[in-house]
Amino acid sequence: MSDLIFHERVGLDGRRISPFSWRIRYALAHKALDAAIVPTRFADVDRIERLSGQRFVPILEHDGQVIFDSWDIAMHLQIRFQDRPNLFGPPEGRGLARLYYVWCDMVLHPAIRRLIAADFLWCLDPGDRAYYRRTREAMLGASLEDACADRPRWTAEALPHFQVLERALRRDPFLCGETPAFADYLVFSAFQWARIGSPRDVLPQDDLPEMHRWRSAMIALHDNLADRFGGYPAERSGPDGT
Ligand SMILES: N[C@@H](CCC(=O)N[C@@H](CS)C(=O)NCC(=O)O)C(=O)O
Repeated sequence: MSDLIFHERVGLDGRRISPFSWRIRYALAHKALDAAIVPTRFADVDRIERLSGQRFVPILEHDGQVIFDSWDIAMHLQIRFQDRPNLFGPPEGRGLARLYYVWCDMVLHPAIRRLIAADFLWCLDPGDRAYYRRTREAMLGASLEDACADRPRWTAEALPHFQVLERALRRDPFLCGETPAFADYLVFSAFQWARIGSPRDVLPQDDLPEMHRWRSAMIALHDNLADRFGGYPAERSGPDGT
């Protein structure tokens, strides 16, 4: 039995639906660490709150410590497992990864949410859909369907962010250089969220060859980790929270 316990967000039929949890899955694989998984639905919030005093996952338990926030979990793994592959690369890599962490929260996730939020509902356990609809509609200021309706607009708004990554990837195979590390996991997890959360690709087919190459390479990492769980098609049946 592992002494690491990973509370991971799950959706319909065991789908792994959270970009925040994916980055920790990749971080654990990077360090070749096994963790006991505790699948966690939105409906499990009371358990999460009792455990950690807050409402979000991922959460890692290790040696009696309860660590939450994906950044703090990554830091914990790096500090406690220093003899294993470095998650941040050279010392300055940690500061650079932190910029990606903030950029994902403030720029990349909001851009992708506009492209997937209405489809994503159907990847959730039916019992979590009303909660998701209520909280995300409050966040977006509109129904999920209205918030995502103007796809050409949201694609055009996301494109400059994707182009930043495209240009960075022209020089190196990964965002972190020759080999992937936590900044790659942070950014890829957003695209993994989109892969699992919508049948429509958020990356335009043309003009982003490096992004397509990098995303395929990231999917293949750690024994095709990204393909280990289901995604679309998701059955559009059951309570939808309306
Ligand atoms: N800053 C946190 C954010 C974690 C986060 O937003 N997790 C989502 C995953 S679905 C969550 O638990 N949301 C709970 C909710 O919306 O009530 C981190 O990096 O771990």
